[in-house]
Amino acid sequence: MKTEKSRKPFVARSSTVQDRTHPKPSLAPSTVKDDELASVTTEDRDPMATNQGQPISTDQNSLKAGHRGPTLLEDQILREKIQHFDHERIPERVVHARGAAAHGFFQVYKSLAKYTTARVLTDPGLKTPVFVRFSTVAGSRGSADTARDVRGFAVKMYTPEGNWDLVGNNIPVFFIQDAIKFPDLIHAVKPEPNNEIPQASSAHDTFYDFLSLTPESMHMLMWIMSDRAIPRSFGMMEGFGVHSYRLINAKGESHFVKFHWKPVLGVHSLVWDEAVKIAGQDPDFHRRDLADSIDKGNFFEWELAVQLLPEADEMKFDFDVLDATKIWPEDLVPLIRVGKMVLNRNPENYFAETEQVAFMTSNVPPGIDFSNDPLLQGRNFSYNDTQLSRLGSPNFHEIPINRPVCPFSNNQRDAHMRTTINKGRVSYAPASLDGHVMEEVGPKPGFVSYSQVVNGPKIRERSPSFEDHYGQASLFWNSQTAVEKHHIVKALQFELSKVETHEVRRRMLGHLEKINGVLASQVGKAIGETIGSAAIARPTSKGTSDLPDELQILEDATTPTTASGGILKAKGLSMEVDQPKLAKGRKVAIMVAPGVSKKEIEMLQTDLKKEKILSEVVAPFIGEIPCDKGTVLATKTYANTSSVLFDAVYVPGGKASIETLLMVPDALRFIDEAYKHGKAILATGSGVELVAGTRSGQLAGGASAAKQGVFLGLPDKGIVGKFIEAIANHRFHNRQVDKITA
Ligand code: HDE
Repeated sequence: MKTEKSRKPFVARSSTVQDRTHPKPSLAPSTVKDDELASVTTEDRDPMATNQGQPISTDQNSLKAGHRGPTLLEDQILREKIQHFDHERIPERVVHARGAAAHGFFQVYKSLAKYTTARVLTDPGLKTPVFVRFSTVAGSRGSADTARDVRGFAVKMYTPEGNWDLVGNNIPVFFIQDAIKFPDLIHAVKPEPNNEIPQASSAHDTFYDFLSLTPESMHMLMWIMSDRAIPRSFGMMEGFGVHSYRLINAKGESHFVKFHWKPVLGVHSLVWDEAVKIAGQDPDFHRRDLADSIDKGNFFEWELAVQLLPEADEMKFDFDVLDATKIWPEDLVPLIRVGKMVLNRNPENYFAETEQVAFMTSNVPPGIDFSNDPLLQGRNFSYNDTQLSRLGSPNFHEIPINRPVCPFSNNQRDAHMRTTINKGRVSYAPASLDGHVMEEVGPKPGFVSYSQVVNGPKIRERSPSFEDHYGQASLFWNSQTAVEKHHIVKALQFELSKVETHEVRRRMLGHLEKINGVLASQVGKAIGETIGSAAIARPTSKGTSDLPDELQILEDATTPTTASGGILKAKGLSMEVDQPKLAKGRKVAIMVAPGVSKKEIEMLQTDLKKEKILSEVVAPFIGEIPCDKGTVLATKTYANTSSVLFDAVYVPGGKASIETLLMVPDALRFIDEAYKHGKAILATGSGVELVAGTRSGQLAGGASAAKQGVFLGLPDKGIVGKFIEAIANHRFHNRQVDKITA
């Protein structure tokens, strides 16, 4: 049989309805000529046909009665095309609408057979294909990537025993303890229903009204006010399963488990001023970074880590392991790194893959099971249900991106858009008639739930063990560095100052005070409120760090904690302590103008390439820029880029280049802004004069420059090496950024 591809194009006969009064127009052709498509090989050309296979003679003109006559309803080709278009959107996800995804694989390091029977976790020889979708929660499909928000981190693993969907976030806890509160939470954070404002932002009255009446959200509030909620890259975020799940071994024994994804690049974030500017400069910042990185071979990698707790230890802590608003501090239950996930292939079609992928927390292979976390239990219902309305049919599992890779069959049939042709007359069980009879597989290899004894009165109550809402919020606060605390304060000042209802702002401050007095009083300053413990907010004795005085007050603030296993600070909560620091995948702006030294550019680029660091040339105009020898291609100019889209700045020498740049205010601002955001700056040769001509050059002059990540000197290997180290360091906070107006 001939495939669609191999069919010869159909050429329609000329119409019998002629407009005799007007000659054929001979001016602009309505379609490009064939020779202009010469680069497209014959094999790539698909003969055009309607969805019913009817060959299309021309796709450029609808059927009309004469050249200037009315369009004919008879035109089935036009009707089909327009009608398909009219219906080509599906409802966006009710939450997590904006997302980007990639394919890859997961492989376990060593068998975890002691804990689970799941092949994905017990067979080190198995490379399980995965599809991972990252998302923001509150914004619509067209919102900006860098909004302050939780990021979804949903992993679909196509295991030999069915799909395993670990539908997590980049924050290890959640706002609420019981699924019944989810619609309220989402209604509160989404744009307000009377005017659909604000888009993709939690900084408004309804959100804080709800939150101020929901103390269980306080721990999560601390996380989303931290820079975790504005990641630098999807590849620099942690992922968390959030809930306690269970691993079940061959003997039927259960361990509670928390799943973590640890990024090989470390956890790193934007700063708020950058996030706001990027939202305008490049709203696709994160999805572009993901796609570009994979295209360039800078694959994103995470290690899977687990925390394991024997069933017998369920009641061991002063928090409940079933409570999704609590972490298990790593200090109490260690993290074990068990495998690696690599994302190495971009989707080919956004709609078919990223939009149509359907994650469900209920998708777990045998050997992984659910805990009684009431949030997880509710989710297990919600995800299947939402796909029915979003994808429009219970057959969404037949969409290629959702299909398990293992064979599967059952007696379900029919419904909208069914593509499987089930054979025979038996679609029920038990059955004795001919046809294809499904057989149950039994407990091995079938999925069996952990045989927990469940016995209790029917009650609609929260467990008393879920009661503490502040202990772990304090634990998080205590575990942050002074700079991180400062950013949390700033974030809360931004959010609460946007809340118009005084009572709501007061209620929120009351909660903050229970978390930490310094936090509450600092936030209070921006919203004109003095609260009980304002006295704490006095400068303390000068600490040992080189941070500005106003940050030192945040350094020594601690409060006693409850529900935190009796510890004051926990490992792994700060993004600045013990993070891997790699320069791979970072992006350097090379600032040039005509007359720039080509040798200095090439010297840097050679070393950057070795470390897989990207660079782009920024000049007063795009195109070939004359150098002292030859030219260099500038792809960016001040009209189409800004320092916020880069991780570091390099100014090579070249007298004429620097003389020009000194006269370009955008160039000076570019450097000042990079300095303000704590980024590494390198200038060599006469490039040093440009940096010296900026406000940041004055602030970072002299001996302290290198300590501040600003390198000024002759072009040599030594200085480039230090610059690359500084890029890996991510940011320098020891700068007087409040003196920069950029
Ligand atoms: Fe979701 N969530 N969620 N959620 N969630 C959805 O499912 C829901 C929760 C998360 O990239 C929806 O297919 C309820 C926690 C991610 O496609 C919906 C509750 C966590 C994604 C839904 C929660 C998440 C979703 C919307 C409280 C972190 C995007 C579209 C019981 C562990 C997945 C969809 C993707 C999506 C319901 C709470 C993460 C409506 C009822 C906790 C990453 O089914």
